[in-house]
Amino acid sequence: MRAVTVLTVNSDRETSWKLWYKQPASCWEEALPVGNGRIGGMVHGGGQSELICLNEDTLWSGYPRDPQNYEALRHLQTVRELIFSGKNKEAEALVEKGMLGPRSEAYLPLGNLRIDHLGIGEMTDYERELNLDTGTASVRFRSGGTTITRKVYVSAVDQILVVHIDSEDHSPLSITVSLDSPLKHLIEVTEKDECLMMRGSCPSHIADNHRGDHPQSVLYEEGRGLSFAAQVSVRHEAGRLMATDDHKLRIEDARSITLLLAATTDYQGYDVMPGQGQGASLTPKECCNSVMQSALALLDTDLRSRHLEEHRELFRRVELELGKDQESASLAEDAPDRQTVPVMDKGMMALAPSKPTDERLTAYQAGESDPDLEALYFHYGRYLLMASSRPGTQPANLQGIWNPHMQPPWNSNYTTNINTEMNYWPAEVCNLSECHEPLINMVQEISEAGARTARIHYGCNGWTAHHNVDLWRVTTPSDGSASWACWPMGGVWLSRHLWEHYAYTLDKAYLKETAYPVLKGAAEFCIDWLVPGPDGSLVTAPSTSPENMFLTESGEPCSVSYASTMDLFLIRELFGHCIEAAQLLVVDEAWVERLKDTIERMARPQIGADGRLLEWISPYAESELGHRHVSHLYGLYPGSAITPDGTPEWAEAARRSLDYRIANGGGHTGWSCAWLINLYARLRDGNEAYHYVRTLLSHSTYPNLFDAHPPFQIDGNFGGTAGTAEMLLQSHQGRIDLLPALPAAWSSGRVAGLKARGNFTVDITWENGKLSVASILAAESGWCKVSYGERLSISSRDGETRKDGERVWFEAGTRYLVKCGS
Ligand code: FUC
Repeated sequence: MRAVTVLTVNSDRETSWKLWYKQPASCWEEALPVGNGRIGGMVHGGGQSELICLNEDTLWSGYPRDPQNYEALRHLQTVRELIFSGKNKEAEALVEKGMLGPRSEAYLPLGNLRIDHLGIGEMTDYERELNLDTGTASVRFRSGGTTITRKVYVSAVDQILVVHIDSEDHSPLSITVSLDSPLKHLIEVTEKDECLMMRGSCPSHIADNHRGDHPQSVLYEEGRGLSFAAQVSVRHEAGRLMATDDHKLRIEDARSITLLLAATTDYQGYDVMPGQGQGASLTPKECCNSVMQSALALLDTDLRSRHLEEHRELFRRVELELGKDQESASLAEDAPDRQTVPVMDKGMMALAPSKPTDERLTAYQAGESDPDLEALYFHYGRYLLMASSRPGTQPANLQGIWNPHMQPPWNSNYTTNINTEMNYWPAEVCNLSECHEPLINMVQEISEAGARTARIHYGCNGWTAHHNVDLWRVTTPSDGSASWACWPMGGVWLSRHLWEHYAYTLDKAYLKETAYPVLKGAAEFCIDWLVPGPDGSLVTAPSTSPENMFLTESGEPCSVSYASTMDLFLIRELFGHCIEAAQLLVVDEAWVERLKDTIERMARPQIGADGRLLEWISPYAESELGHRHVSHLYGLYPGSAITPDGTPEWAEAARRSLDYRIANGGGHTGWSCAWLINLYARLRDGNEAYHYVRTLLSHSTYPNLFDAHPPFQIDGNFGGTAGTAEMLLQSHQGRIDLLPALPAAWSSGRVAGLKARGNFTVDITWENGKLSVASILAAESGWCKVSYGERLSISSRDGETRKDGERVWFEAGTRYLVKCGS
């Protein structure tokens, strides 16, 4: 047995999980993101002039309004008849003409914080970094015989963005500080309070930039739209502070300077008119003031340590090392039980890599191997989720919380036909279950709003949502092409996340109070939405397969048909989750029977003559053979209806479909590539999954490691992180699968702190492509099977394990060691 020292995670050592650069950002996509789920900053890291682009997660255009199309239902029956009689193009035209609604509103930038150093001469030794372990972006350079350091972080504890500027030996520092915004705003400077206040208002509507030709793309209307405020307060050691004529604060000859920034809007809820809600007694300015007073009551060191403690508690839950020297990487067999993951004493990720991140990325793109960069990308995804989605905040949108555009791509909204869900794929497996909460809350809200859409658009019970959701919880179909808009399955896919949160946490109270009512409502919609198709089986109609088109008999591209494969997988899965939940909660016995009966009567996905899983119920030719969406493979991932062991023919059909799609150019956007990693991981093809890890980093990654659709879209980051986890651990088949898709490129490595369904925490070490040892900690006692592809021995510290066939009894709180052999 090897002697290994295990340290606890509260050690204050620095890790090497850093992005670092030798030059300031030359554009937004090179800036470094900080955030606390609500306030976001993109730190450009200029030496003389710092620019931090600011965001606040409730800062959207729009206001609560009624988006329902009361005429939609008039056309539903006709559309169905057209589809069933083979007139798909006519059905599609009628959907587009009569059944759609408005576009979503847009997520907007708050503004910019600018810091200009005065009297700075030539700079040397410049460096900037983002330390994922401390959640801090820093800049360091030498000038005038001293080293100046700037640190930026956003505290989730104190709801404040902090910029701390220091110089070596307390050499005097002089700066000006200013705020500006592309939104309507005014700035007040109060010298006495050493503070800058920006107040402003948001547009009532932003035109979608899809065509970019709207003559009034930014619309302001009095009394319609959110108000916002941002306040900067200054704390300086020594020196003087004064207001300048151009609305800046000027600080001269200070020994150190701390800028605190609070920001908020008057958003009170998706259905509350801004400024008119019950809790609206405080204006955004007063809210900022109150947050600021609390922050100012704390010393800089207290603010910092409160932030670090909270941030690290989340970030340090998971460790991943790929391709490192594994001498010290074995799990300690004689380690004391611990709540948290072990951190190695030797070479904890060694030192920060000597090459800057952009140079490493360039070398990687040129074909160099850099498993540590792949691990950094994994950790970055976890960091980004922590920074863009925390309890009480809005969920991460298409850009997380970082957006500088007044007309952002796709409105930076919630796109639910893949993107929003992909954002949350890593949440549970990567041990950030609480970061899932904002999505769960949003789904609860859209289940309320979407009940009207189900009723008004389709005459159905339950609730529905379509492919675009915004801050105001729009659930209606957007206008535009039916290929994306005609998709009432948004609620069904999103409901999966409520089930998954239960599957990982086993929180029965949550299942009963929160998840089940939402799942049940989504299923009630589906029961009503399913109608007998041409052969009598129950089908969805109209139905699309996001956002692909097939060719009609006359060779025209068309999106509307019935019972697309994805609909069938989605609805079967939702009904399955409802049945399981109802049985666990001992409720709704008769309804469960109805669900079972409906599943039996539903149409089934089809395999084509060439062995491919079909995307639509008919063997249509696809109009875009390499389409970026692979919706028909939902059952393979994120769903679990298709598995190589359980349904080998279906897995083979899925694989053929996938290979064909890729052979024709599929996977070309960031998120699409990230989906491929997860799909191949589920097919247990580690090398193919790894190929797409490489592709994602090589073709779809900006210098700041943000995912490039292009443009920037954060889903690929999250999908990439989830895919890496999926290669190392799976738990969707009622068992724990260790290293199910380990690629040759990661021959040795170690992961710790991943979660498996059933509330297990799993650590795994492997060498030369083979499992060395795994350690499993159960939060709840229960039976579970562990699988690796070889016989395993599983033992607790005292050697005792109860077995029932292949299943082992896991006692809550006991750590079990798993090794090859009997
Ligand atoms: C879907 C995708 C696009 C893009 C957009 C936000 O419409 O098809 O590629 O990701 O969402």
